[in-house]
Amino acid sequence: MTQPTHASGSTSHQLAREPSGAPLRDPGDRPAQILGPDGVLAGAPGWVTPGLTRDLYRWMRLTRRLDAEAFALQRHGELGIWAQSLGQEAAQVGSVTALRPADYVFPSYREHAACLVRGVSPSQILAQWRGVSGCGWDPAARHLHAYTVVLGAHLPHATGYAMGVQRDGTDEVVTAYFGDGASSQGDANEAFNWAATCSAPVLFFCQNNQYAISTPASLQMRTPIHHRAAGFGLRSFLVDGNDVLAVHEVTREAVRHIRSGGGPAFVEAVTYRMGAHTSSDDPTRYRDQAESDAWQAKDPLSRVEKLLEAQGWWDQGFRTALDAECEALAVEVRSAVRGFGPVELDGLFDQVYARRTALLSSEKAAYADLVAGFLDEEVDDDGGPPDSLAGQARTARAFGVGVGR
Ligand SMILES: Cc1ncc(C[n+]2csc(CCOP(=O)(O)OP(=O)(O)O)c2C)c(N)n1
Repeated sequence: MTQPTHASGSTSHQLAREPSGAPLRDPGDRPAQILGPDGVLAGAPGWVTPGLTRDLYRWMRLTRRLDAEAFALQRHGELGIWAQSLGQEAAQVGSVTALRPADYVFPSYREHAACLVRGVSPSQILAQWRGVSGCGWDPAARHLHAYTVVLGAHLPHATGYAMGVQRDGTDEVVTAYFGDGASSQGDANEAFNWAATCSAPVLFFCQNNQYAISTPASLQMRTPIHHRAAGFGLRSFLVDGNDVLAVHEVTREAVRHIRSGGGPAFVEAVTYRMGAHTSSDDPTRYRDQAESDAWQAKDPLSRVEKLLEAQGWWDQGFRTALDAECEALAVEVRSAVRGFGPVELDGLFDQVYARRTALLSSEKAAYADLVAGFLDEEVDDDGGPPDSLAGQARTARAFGVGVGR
């Protein structure tokens, strides 16, 4: 991608020229922060209790373990692809725990913490990444929509859903997660405007993790995201996305505003994607080690560990029990993934409409022929057709979907 050229001297020019990886914001903008990277609390807000802090930490640890395990399984060929949440645990855990269980959530594709907190099991999360399901959980039961991979496509859905909630007369708050890159989509901007003009009870939660795959935020936009949101008429917040306590508090404030009828709100959580974009990406090709190291020092988990330690808010019993819980989660993830059956092609076409159309039937037949032709060419190490799950996964990966007929 070539560098854009700008007229010199303007504020937008200076913003657009911030070095890659720096949070794009006005120099005057300071993200809200309660817990610094050194583990020191700014003031001592009464609501920061040992129990809440341990609870938030527990969800972050479980999320990180799920992430590490799934990434390893992808490297073993058991998952086609995996999008890591590494580094974004505080932004996700802090926000989703500030919602009520009945508040409907629209995730994009790396909100694994939101799933865990909402009671979705690790195997239900991994079903989609394995390719055996379009969504492994019941969205209505969990008040959690399916992952959306098409950038920003779920934001008009969230806005429409919120307008339904508004008409139902309940006080639910609909929350949509998305990234800095998705905020540039037309869908996102239409959703912001529509939500604002209709006063829809929706919270747009943007995790600005600094990159849209390889494109840094400084090349994606000339105006900070939360300023843009304010321009649409959304109540706008900026928060340190690696500070789970600040995210929790800011989200509670945004939700209070929405629930009390104040209209939609927007949170920009400044964070960093510590891993690759997905397991298919190599971030060393577009970002410096020094930058990653600087963010490593702001790790969302270690600052909470320092706080828990300094305050004496955890003990050996808590740590041992949590280690065991993480270990059990890892075992569950491995056995669930290896226990998934073969990928079935049928579901892909059968879940588009309630009733199959003639066009879908012919597309399904054509697709089945295509995949069958590919299977004819594929051989296992023993020279025979692929009979292992790994062989089927290779095939599924090649086509992006299933191998059954
Ligand atoms: C409409 C659309 N265009 C392009 C893509 C390809 N794509 C997948 S992820 C991604 C970058 C997304 O960046 P961001 O919104 O910041 O979210 P992040 O992955 O960093 O969490 C792109 C361009 C897509 N999925 N959908």
